Amino acid sequence: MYDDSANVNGTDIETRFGVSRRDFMKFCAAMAATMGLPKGADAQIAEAITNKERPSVIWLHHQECTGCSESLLRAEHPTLEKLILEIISLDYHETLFAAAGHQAEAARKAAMEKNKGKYILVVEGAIPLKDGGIYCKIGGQTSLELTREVAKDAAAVIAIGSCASWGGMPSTPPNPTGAAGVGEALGRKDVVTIPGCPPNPYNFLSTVVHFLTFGTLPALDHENRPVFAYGRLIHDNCERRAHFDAGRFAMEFGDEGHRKGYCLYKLGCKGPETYANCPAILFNDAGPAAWPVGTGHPCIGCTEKGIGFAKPIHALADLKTNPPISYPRIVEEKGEGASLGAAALVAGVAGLAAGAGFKLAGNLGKADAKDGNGTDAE
Ligand code: FSX
Ligand code: SF4
Ligand code: F3S
Repeated sequence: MYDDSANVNGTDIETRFGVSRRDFMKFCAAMAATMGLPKGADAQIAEAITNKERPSVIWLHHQECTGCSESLLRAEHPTLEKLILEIISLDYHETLFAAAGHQAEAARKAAMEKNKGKYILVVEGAIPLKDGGIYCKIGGQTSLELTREVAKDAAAVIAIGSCASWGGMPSTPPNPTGAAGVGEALGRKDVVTIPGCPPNPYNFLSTVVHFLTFGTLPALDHENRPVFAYGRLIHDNCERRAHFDAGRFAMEFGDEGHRKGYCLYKLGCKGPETYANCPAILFNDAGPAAWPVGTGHPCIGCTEKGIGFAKPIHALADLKTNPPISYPRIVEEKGEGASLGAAALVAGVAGLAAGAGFKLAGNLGKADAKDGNGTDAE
């Protein structure tokens, strides 16, 4: 439920965003919930988006596949067109820009001059450092020169995607171009990172909306990732976790365990050592299982430096948390009558067992119901 006290005009909302006031308020509530903000923050967000001046954004591209922008294009509620035009002022974006060549360069310089010290620089893609940075050039400048120039007068620098955050795919060993993340390339420790290949667009949007609403960036972790998005292990939110704890694993793609939606740990899932909110917020509003593990593919750890594009896909993840080594029996095996001693033991742990049983049954019932589907995760 959203807070309806925001001072925003419904007619203005419909004209500007092309959505009803109600849908707009739901969007703001979703942003606030994604960031774990307290009650009332949705109203503050709504007021900031509608009443404050849109922050100027300059978006640079370096070594990447443009998946970050693509992923943002698929964002819903509201659609990207509205987002670009009404939440941020996208003053330079090489792949979405109608202008080209000198015209585009002039637009970038004009936006930098006009919003000096106030614009947000968003960088997509890694920056090659080897051989003087010659492996990626835009308008005659190396990626490094261009990024330095734009970062100098930016209010905040956001590295979107794993490439810009820590090198990502272009930095895969042996890293022939010396691809590095923005923070490393600029020698700065204040570059916000939104890793993921591609990153979830809501994590980026929430970060920008936080900056717009409160004038500050959200709390960051030791790798400068927003804590609201990268504070928990994927493994701890995964819908297959009960299978992991119970020792039920897919051993091969397409085997019975895989078709039943069992845990993908033995296929190399890196969920146990990867921090991201993928299973909690999913991707692209495409349904309940719209994330890698949900579709039956192990997480490759795309948000995590040293794991994504570095650790082999089949290699087992390092476990940061371990499941209990044994569980109390909830019922006796069929055909074996319960002894008095066993009954006493069961009675002693009844509360615990009932709780655990309900939890397991709740999580696993769906898998049994969808048995044989082949791709269902739940
Ligand atoms: Fe691609 Fe972005 Fe991956 Fe990198 O996303 S989706 S290669 S993180 O910089 O375009
Ligand atoms: Fe953990 Fe991956 Fe298994 Fe999910 S599928 S429980 S993230 S190992
Ligand atoms: Fe990436 Fe793993 Fe999420 S591969 S998108 S971090 S589930």
